[in-house]
This record gives sequence, C-alpha cells and structure tokens, in this order.
Amino acid sequence: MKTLLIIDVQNDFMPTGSLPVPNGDKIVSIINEIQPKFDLVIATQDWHPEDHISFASNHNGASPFDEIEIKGQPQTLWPNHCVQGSKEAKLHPKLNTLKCESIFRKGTDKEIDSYSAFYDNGHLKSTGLAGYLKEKGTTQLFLCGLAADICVYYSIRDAVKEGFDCFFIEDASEALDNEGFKKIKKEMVDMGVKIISSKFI
Ligand code: VGL
Ligand code: ZN
Repeated sequence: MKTLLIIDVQNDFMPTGSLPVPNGDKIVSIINEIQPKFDLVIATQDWHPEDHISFASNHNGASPFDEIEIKGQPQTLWPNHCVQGSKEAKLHPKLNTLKCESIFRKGTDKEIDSYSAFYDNGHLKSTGLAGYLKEKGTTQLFLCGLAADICVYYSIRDAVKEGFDCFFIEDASEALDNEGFKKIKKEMVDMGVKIISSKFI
C-alpha cells in the first residue's frame, strides 16, 4: 500500500517566506501531479508557538542560524517561522489538499524542536504518525517536501527505523543547503532509501 507524505510545504519555506528554501515553490505542481498515484496522502505542518525555543528571537543576543546547545542537545536557531495560526504557517495556496486524509502538526511544544514528522528531536514524544500509517496499511512510504536536508531527511530516518520501505522523491523536494545535501543523499542510500524521480512512480 502506497502512501505519500508531504512534508512542510508551507508559505514560510517558500522563496518569499521567513525561512526560504531556494526553489521551494517549484515542487508544488509536481506534488499535485503525483497525488492520484497514491492510496493515501498525508501532509505535515511545522506549527510553532510564538515563544518556541528554536526561534533566535527568544534567546538574548542570538542571531538566526547560530548553533547552541539546549539541555545537552544541539539546536540551530532559526528566524521566526510557521507560527501557529499565521498565514505564513499555511500550506502553499496552490498545493492540492483534497486528497489529504490528515494533516499532522509538529513542533508544537515550545520546549523542544521537531524536525521529523514522527518524533521530536529528543525522540521523547511521538506524533502518532507511525501508528497511524501502519494502521492504514502503509508498506511503501514516499516522502517529499521541504526542506529536503532537514525535515524530510529526519522524517526519512525515523520512517526507515519504523520499518517502512522508503522512497525519497527528489524532484518533489528542495534543500536549504544543496551542497550539504549531497552527503545526506549518500546517507539515505546507505539506509536503504530509494531516491527516485516523480516520473517513475
Ligand atoms: C524546518 C527548520 C526549522 C523544515 C522546520 O521544515 O525543514 N527547518 N523548522
Ligand atoms: Zn521549525
């Protein structure tokens, strides 16, 4: 059973947003085209409270993209983004969500960041997504969205650990840092992830 997991295709990750992913808007039409090929389509939203610890603005003297430690865990500080209820946290207006059965939200706890759609960065709390997908009968999980090197990547790592047969749809995803993403792609292949084009679904 084939499931498509669309990660964080939100306004703040578009070229006009506060945490822009280069070419983030180019993937929307590709994601719309492939949705009919899946038995189940699920999307996620990064969904932070205003006082979230990942925002540089909530740390005195810090700047976006600083790397700090919080409770012994590395944390990149980001510009304010995807604030709960804001226009910028909405999915891209052209993303077709008619076939989306559920939207999972993450990063809702102000104390901890959550790159993966499955667990927070400390692996302390589950979003319930793994259980949901299994109960729905998912065997093959296709992932796409933003940002390929952060939230898509962390979601793929957890999905592999959860036992799903994982496919990364390369042309339906864009990375924040394309240089660093080359290494991440090699890691994905080593984990057994199949890197594919939307043309071959
Ligand atoms: C993301 C940085 C911070 C993402 C979310 O969706 O890739 N990146 N929060
Ligand atoms: Zn975030």
